[in-house]
Amino acid sequence: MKMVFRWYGEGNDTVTLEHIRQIPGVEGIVWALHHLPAGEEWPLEDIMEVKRICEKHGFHIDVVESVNIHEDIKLGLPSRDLYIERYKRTIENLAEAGVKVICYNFMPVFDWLRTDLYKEAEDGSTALFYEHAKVDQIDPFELVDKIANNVEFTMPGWEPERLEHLTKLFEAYQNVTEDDLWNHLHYFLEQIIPAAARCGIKMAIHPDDPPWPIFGLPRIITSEESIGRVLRLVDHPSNGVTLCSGSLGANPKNDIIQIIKAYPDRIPFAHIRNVKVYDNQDFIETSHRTKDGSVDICGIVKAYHETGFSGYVRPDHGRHIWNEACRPGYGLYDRALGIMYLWGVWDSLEIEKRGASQCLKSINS
Ligand code: CS2
Ligand code: MN
Repeated sequence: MKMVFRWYGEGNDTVTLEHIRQIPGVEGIVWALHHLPAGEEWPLEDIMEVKRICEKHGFHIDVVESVNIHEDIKLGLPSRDLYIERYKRTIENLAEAGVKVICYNFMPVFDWLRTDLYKEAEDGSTALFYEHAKVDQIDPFELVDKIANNVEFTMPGWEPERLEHLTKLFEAYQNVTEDDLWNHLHYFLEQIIPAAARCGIKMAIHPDDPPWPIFGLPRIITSEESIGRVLRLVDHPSNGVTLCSGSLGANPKNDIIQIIKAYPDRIPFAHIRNVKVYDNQDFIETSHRTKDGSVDICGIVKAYHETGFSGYVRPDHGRHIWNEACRPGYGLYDRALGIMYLWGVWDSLEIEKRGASQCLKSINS
């Protein structure tokens, strides 16, 4: 497994590349051109600038998260072809800079959704929290106001330009069913995957977070069954998944270990994090430790180990600990602890497999 870390870019993150350099075993930066709205082509010069900065600090830029999809593509509007062409050119530009994996999602209007960014736990840490009954009751506009205007930085998935036409967007999606969304995804993939395959890029769709419909908007990438379906839409290694244990794990029915074993060759990128799920469907993000949440992180790492996983992994979100002021879910400390937990499990599996004397050699290879 190749460890990577999400970073939002200079002046756009409280975490620095110097900090990341000191987390053991991190080889690459997961990045994006966050200033560009969905639907724009990513210029090669801008991409090369990020590459230069990251490489100067010893990191590769193999993984991009995300190249966001314009709503017209998800809505299946005639204008989608223009945006698909731009998307293809972005893929080509990224390939030229050496990028290997592009993460994206296909959620209408909203990306991830929570009701509280700073829910306090007993130990004084805070974390992202989802209160199911509240989402059922709250006016989406009120929630947007609370989340999007709560923080100093624009949050990915909650960019102002994405949300400024919220009323119109809700109207546009009014008659869009899950089947329609599947058809629009199929149309998109049929054009994008050959382009990605030609330049050696793997596309990796991120599951919906949370994995169920919200505010009457359809959501389709929610389960093992839907992951199988998306992979079969265009059955090619360039059509892959970003397997996010936290997103899928919000529904305890999702057996993530089974998904890893079912599609070992179609997971170029893994997000690993834990959530504690309550009976009423609320959930809170916890530390990575298996014991702290509802997701069997040890079992997940073991499944990756058993299937010979050689893709990219990042700790997804972290809690806010030690009074860190940071982007919600994207502080330095808890994600670094998460990485050390993942390495601890991984290295002990290596010892078990090869014997202690061979362990160092195998870990280094
Ligand atoms: C991420 C998602 O921060 C997060 O919640 O897991 O925003 C993720 O980057 C996108 O859904 C991927 O397209
Ligand atoms: Mn994720």
